[in-house]
Amino acid sequence: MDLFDGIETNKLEISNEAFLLKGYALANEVALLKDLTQVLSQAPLRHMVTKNGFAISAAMTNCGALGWVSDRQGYRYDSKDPITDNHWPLMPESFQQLAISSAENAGFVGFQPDACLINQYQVGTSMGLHQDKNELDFNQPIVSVSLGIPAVFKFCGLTRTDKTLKIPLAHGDVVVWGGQSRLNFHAIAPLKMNTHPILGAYRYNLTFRKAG
Ligand code: MD3
Ligand code: FE
Repeated sequence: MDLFDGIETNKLEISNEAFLLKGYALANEVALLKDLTQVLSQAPLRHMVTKNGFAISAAMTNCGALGWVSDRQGYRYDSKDPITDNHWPLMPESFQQLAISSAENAGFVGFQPDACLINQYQVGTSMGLHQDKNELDFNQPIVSVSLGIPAVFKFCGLTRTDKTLKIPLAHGDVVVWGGQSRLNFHAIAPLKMNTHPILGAYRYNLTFRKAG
């Protein structure tokens, strides 16, 4: 356990090459929340649809050079927001620094994220079991930052039927997924009723990737 300015952080290896950095985002919480608000004002949260026309239950947006989009054509990364037709907002310095230092802390030196997907969950929202396979280089890690109300993350293996690890994720927690864990199936259980003093009854998850 480490203490920075009275903030407790702690690194746990939850699986091969997957590290939970408990509370790691709290040190720069104020800047992160200000920058999140700024990004959301430029690229509004929206419910994307899948290839089959079903609305994804988490509301989503992006910042950075590339953004993850889903529509009737399928999933892909795109440099523009299809709603505004503008480039996605720049990745704020606070986001970039957190992603890079988290990756480094978990042993991934030189991570240069070009995409940040922002997922917003309400009470009852979940995310089904899936793999992240839209990126070009699976040797690059993914960094995820949890903000707002807590969630239970379900971490499976390389097949859907592997044993599932349930990991509670709280405001300020960061997870770095690399190497062996990068293609594992994962999900978010339906969020339980709760409120966060600043973010209200929402959870925001930032996922940083080197997509292109
Ligand atoms: C493990 N998001 O956006 S982040 C996603 O909390 C996604 O919003 C969830 O899954 C969320 O694709 C989970 C944690 C995460 C992200 C990517 C991973 C875990 C991962 C890729 C491989 C293995
Ligand atoms: Fe995912």
